[in-house]
Amino acid sequence: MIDRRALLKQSSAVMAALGTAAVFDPLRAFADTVTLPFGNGERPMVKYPQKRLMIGMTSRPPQLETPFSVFNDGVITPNDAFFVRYHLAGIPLEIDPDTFRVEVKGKVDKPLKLSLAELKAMPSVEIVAVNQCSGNSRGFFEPRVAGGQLGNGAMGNARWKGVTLKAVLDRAGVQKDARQVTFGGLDGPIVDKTPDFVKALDIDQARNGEVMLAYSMNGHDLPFLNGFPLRLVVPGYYGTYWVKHLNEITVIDSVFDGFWMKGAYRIPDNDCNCTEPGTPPKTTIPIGRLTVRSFITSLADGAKVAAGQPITLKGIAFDGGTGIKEVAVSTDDGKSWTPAKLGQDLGKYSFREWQLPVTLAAGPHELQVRATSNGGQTQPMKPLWNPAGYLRNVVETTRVTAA
Ligand SMILES: Nc1nc2c(c(=O)[nH]1)N[C@H]1C(S)=C(S)[C@@H](COP(=O)(O)O)O[C@H]1N2
Ligand SMILES: [Mo]
Repeated sequence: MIDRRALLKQSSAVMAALGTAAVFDPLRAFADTVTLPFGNGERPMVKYPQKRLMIGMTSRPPQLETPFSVFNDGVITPNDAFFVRYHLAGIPLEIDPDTFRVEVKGKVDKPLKLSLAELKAMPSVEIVAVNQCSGNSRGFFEPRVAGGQLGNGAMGNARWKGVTLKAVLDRAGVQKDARQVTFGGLDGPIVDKTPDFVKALDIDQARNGEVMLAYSMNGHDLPFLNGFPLRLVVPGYYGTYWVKHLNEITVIDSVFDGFWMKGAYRIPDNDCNCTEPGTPPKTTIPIGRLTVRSFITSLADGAKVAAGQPITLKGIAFDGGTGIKEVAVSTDDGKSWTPAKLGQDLGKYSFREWQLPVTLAAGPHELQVRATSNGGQTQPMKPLWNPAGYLRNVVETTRVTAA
């Protein structure tokens, strides 16, 4: 029996243990469901330790989406509302932060086993960065594709604090023939033939001084389900590289060919990273940087607004690390665009807030928002397709009625 009140009370405390019951039989809010705007989009609202009510996608392993309204509350996504993605059902349920060690091994002069205390004694760095799942918004793909049918809530923006991977690798002494670094976490498969979740970065990226071993998120320990006590943060790159419960760092002298690099998380190797809808790519490459996106957060699709008087549209935009140059809104199907005012700049990897006052005549309207990055990338008016359902960044449309 789960004590409902005890579980709710635990939820905001720093926890190092989840408890099997809490994870595998989460409380469902009574008859509380949401319907994401695509076929089979009905989802339960679920309550997990350290999380508020979230949109439940799967329970073994737990996968939670952020309710979209959270993105209108501020540019930083609160820890208790941050999405959760896992691949393997064997997630850790208890981690002792005092005995936890991250191992650094392989092509290094001095293999290490570092405690959290040792990491925290090293110079710390902070960076605000978006973590977005490669398959965020996959449920909107037409034709539909296999994989988690996500709405737009598999993304979040947080202030990460930790040590640079470079500092840790330097301490271990990377050998000359190093080519890549692989990263593994404490979770694992419960069926033997499922490949363990291991990701790899090229040695130069690993040592770029931005890739980080983070032990803190928005000023607190990482929530358990977001990788407690240590995770990789790869600013500008899709969440798949942000390995959680990080305990194994291995420097190798080859290009890693494990399943999660060679068999999954790959995109078409062409200029648009897309294919003709419904067709497979000829060749693929590992997914990399986030594509540029923008959203209206202040109005939900189907909202009613006051006609003939100014209302302020608000939203967010982000890209893969050049920063946002412009956000513009169209109310005439893309014929004309009005630039919005950008909000505070928290760095080139962060969500960037924007706002724009508009006055809408009585009747139905389609509001469209389009961001352009400092790197010159912008969003397509028509969705780009690929069979894995990655990289979605079509110009979003919010339908409202003014009366
Ligand atoms: N150990 C581990 N780390 C992982 C994963 C995983 O399955 N296991 N999934 C990755 C993927 S695909 C994403 S999108 C992010 C999600 O991070 P979050 O759960 O903190 O939101 O974690 C990444 N790190
Ligand atoms: Mo992901």
